[in-house]
Amino acid sequence: MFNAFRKKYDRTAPEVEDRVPPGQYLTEKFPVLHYGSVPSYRDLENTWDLRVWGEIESPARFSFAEFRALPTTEVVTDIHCVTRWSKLDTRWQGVKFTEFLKHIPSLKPSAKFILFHCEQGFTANVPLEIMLEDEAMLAYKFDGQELTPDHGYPLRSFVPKKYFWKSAKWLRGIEFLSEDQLGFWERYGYNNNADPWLEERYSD
Ligand SMILES: Nc1nc2c(c(=O)[nH]1)N[C@H]1C(S)=C(S)[C@@H](COP(=O)(O)O)O[C@H]1N2
Ligand SMILES: [Mo]
Repeated sequence: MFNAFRKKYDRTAPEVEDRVPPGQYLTEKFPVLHYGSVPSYRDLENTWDLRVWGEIESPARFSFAEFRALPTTEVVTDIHCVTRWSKLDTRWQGVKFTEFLKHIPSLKPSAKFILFHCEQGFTANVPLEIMLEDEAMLAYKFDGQELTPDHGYPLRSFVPKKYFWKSAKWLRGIEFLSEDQLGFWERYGYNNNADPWLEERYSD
């Protein structure tokens, strides 16, 4: 049998169907979605940094080299976009968020929420506890390769428990907050909790 076009996942198989949240279809492509244009970078060591501030003992800053020196991890998991595509077994590498926390000044007890700040003013918010889960990380490789520019090079947040808009591309800052603050899509009418399994797509 000629298998070139055979799908990797058979949606009728229960073990596959159980992994697809309500209202989603499977894709083996990797669609690109964002507002605005794709930033281009030269000389990351001198033009890029990652800043951390808010409910933390003191603000922190990582140069590109400093960030890349942090211990990395690999995660293989499923992602779900609110535009209804899901992609199974995606492989990401980066710094697990709980690992990242070991390398910044202590969080204040008041730190309960995170606002990711990206190039061009894009933001996305998540509760801190979501970033403490196993798969949540700051990702810079997909499928063993450096992220492509359209998928967020050189760094994005990776929050697979939520619809994929919370996985913020072109990440430049992490702000710890005592009160939740809505991000870009959340202010546009998308559901703040964004749980794909509860189909929390839009706010009411
Ligand atoms: N900086 C930034 N990150 C973003 C967005 C954006 O507009 N700007 N869009 C989000 C949305 S809606 C989705 S579905 C995912 C898409 O990620 P992908 O293009 O890698 O598939 O990125 C998210 N991260
Ligand atoms: Mo999205």
